[in-house]
Amino acid sequence: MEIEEDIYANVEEIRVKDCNDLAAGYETLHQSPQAGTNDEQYYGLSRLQTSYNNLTEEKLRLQRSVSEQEKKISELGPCPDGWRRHRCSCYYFSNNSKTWSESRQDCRERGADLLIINSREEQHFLNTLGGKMHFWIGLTDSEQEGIWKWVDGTTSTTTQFWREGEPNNAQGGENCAVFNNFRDTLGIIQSWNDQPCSLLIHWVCNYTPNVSS
Ligand SMILES: [Ca+2]
Ligand SMILES: [Ca+2]
Repeated sequence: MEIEEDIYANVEEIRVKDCNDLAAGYETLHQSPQAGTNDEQYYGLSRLQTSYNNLTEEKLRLQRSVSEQEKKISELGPCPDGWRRHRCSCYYFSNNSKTWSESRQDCRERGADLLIINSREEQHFLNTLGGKMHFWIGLTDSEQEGIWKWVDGTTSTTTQFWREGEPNNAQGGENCAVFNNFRDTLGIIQSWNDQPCSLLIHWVCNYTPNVSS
């Protein structure tokens, strides 16, 4: 019972409604079906196989749906000069280095804000941009030590990609998050580190244009 319910809960999640659901859909599509706990032994293998086949079919159908949505998105207007599009959003990669606050100020002047990473898919995307990535993201615990807040005020605990041992607030003075380059080997994609906000490094701005679906 429980296994089947879980499967359909997942399927429900990946129904793509609009542009902004794409990342969530990607995450679900790339998860393997979770094996049950001890309940598993109470199911006939064939029953599991049927469930799995149904799920696979549904997955293929949804992948086609995602492709169609991606096509729609590609037909949207381009991002401003000097920005690049990824799915629904536009990204600006700085050419110079500033403190975290100055970086954020720069983004706001561009009608955007420092990058908020919403999904594993987005984290992957950033990794594809080169091996020397090292930039501020819009995440800080300046307000309250250990409480990491995005620049939009949210405190997501589900999507976090800290490096092992981070954030460590080294020497009591690390309140701003940096995306460090990483190699996507062995499925390890953790790349964030907390660093002193006064460091001068590159930054990435991000905004999502309103999309009419
Ligand atoms: Ca800190
Ligand atoms: Ca650190």
